[in-house]
Amino acid sequence: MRNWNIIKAKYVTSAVKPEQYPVALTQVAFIGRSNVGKSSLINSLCRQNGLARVSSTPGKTQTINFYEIDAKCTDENSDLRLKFHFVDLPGYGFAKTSKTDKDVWSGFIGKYLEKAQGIVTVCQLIDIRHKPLANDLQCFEWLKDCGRNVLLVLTKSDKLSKNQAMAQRALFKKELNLQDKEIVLYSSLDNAERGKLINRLMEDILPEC
Ligand SMILES: Nc1nc2c(ncn2[C@@H]2O[C@H](COP(=O)(O)OP(=O)(O)O)[C@@H](O)[C@H]2O)c(=O)[nH]1
Ligand SMILES: [Mg+2]
Repeated sequence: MRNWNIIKAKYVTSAVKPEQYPVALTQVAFIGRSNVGKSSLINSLCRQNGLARVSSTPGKTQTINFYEIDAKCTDENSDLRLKFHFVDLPGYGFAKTSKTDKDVWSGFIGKYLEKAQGIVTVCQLIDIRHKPLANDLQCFEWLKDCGRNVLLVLTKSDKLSKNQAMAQRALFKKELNLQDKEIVLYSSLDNAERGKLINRLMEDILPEC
């Protein structure tokens, strides 16, 4: 496995319909309930705090936001570089968006996840303190039905002790029938798993590495 770093990241555009999607680059999409930490995760991976808007008020992001990411292989004697998109999706499970979750899947988010070219991985984020909730399970199943490669990211791991975090990991692994490499823990506060998650995503983006 190669080692990678994200050296540059910039906002590209926001979209609600396919005509507004930017030119299709390889994409990694981030989905999860409102407030789960999607924007914080993108900022943490890019080491750029103001890149995606973080808010303590759930339901703020109502568009599909595209960021252009520049990654560089940090291994000796390698000058590999790659450009791709991170895609921050509106959260589900927030009543005030006036849509039920069912509408989310049949609406523009569902259309994007089903149809967009170039999505290699969908990171589904779930707060590590939660039990698997109905709409999280529904989202996961729906993504699988679309044939998407899903990486489960358990967020806010700083909120639990190491033992509690490992117990939650085991619970999600069993409930969703996942392999070890399909589930990661993350804290956007300490960024400890940053390098590991970037390398993991790059494996999907450039499988031969
Ligand atoms: N303790 C802790 N708080 C986090 C973490 N990630 C996000 N948050 C907080 O959770 C709230 C929602 O984060 P945000 O990234 O806007 O979530 P989004 O709605 O999924 O994009 C904010 O108050 C963040 O500061 C984390 O890893 N640890
Ligand atoms: Mg957000």
